[in-house]
Amino acid sequence: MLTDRDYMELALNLARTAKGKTNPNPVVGAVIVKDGVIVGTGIHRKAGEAHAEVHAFHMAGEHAKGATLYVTLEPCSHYGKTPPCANLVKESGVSRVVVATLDPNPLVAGKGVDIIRKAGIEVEVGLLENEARKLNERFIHNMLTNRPFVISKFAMTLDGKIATHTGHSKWISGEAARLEVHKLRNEVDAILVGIGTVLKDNPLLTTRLPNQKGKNPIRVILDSHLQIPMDANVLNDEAETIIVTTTGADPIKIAELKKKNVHFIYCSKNQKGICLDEMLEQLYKHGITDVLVEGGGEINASFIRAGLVNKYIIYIAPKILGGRHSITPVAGDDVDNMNLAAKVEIDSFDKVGEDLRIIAYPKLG
Ligand code: AOF
Ligand code: ZN
Repeated sequence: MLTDRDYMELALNLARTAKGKTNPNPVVGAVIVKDGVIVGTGIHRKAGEAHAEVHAFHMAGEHAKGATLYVTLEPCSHYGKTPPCANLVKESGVSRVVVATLDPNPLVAGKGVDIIRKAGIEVEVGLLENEARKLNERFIHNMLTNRPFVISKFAMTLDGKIATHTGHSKWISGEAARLEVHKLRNEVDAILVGIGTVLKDNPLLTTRLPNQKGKNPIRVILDSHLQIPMDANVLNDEAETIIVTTTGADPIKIAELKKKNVHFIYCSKNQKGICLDEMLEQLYKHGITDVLVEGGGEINASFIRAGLVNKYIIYIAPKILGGRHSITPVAGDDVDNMNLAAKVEIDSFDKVGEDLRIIAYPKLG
């Protein structure tokens, strides 16, 4: 006999399969169970398309009467691109609804559950809530801050180096970890690097996945003095590029770059360079809900010091490089005291191929 928890786990796993495909919407899974039989399942597949509950009720049909609905996010109460799911739940005849977490969208935020409860249906909220919130950490951050969710990713050796003193870095991590990074690129809306990385490595920053047509993230290049060479790889393929620069940038070069379909975001400068908070606000307005920051060291340091990293994904390779002048993942200004270190909380550590993957979150307070 399966338990409430098993059904919610199934709903979460259904939702998980759509990760990166629903932006700006959350991922949501729904399962309807009648007398121990799963009579309906649903996934929200894409923004603008039907919500998870709609698919699940469609499948369940008359079997929904007297059934239990398990849903990973509170059913919505608003008319968005689709009508409110709470009304659908009310009319479906289900007798019980189990919700993993409330919807942080201010248009919903508890109102969906209220509608269902007022209709006399039993509602429980909070089953596998932590898992559900983690699954939608990007969406929750978007709703609460109106900013994209920032992931800082880097790969280093066991002794904390990302390249030799000459800048040679191919490869630090093994194949499995590198493949994971492409899966991550496939999920995020944008990938961000500084101009230093473009000048040094001339990267493509595209998604390359075997046996699967990936989605390229929008490339965001921080380039306050517009130093980007016209033949840079990021300017010469079909993937989209945004250059973040300042209002003082050379208008002739801007015009030339616009001919290459490059978009521009203009930000003010502070002592530390481009104002990152202002940039994130503009990227969000541009529809970017998450950003994968892939360096280099100065950019990583700027984001970390500004308190703008929401999640760290760090790969550690079983190699010791040494070298007084080897390059490290986080540069920036020197600090005098250990107390000034940015504190993080380790969420998980796993082996990916021969490498170690650490997921950490900034420690609050
Ligand atoms: C649900 N089930 O499967 C999803 C929900 O523009 P719309 O109509 O698609 O509404 C998007 C909002 O609806 C989104 O911001 C979030 O609050 C909620 N998403 N709700 O009941 C779902 N995807
Ligand atoms: Zn809905």
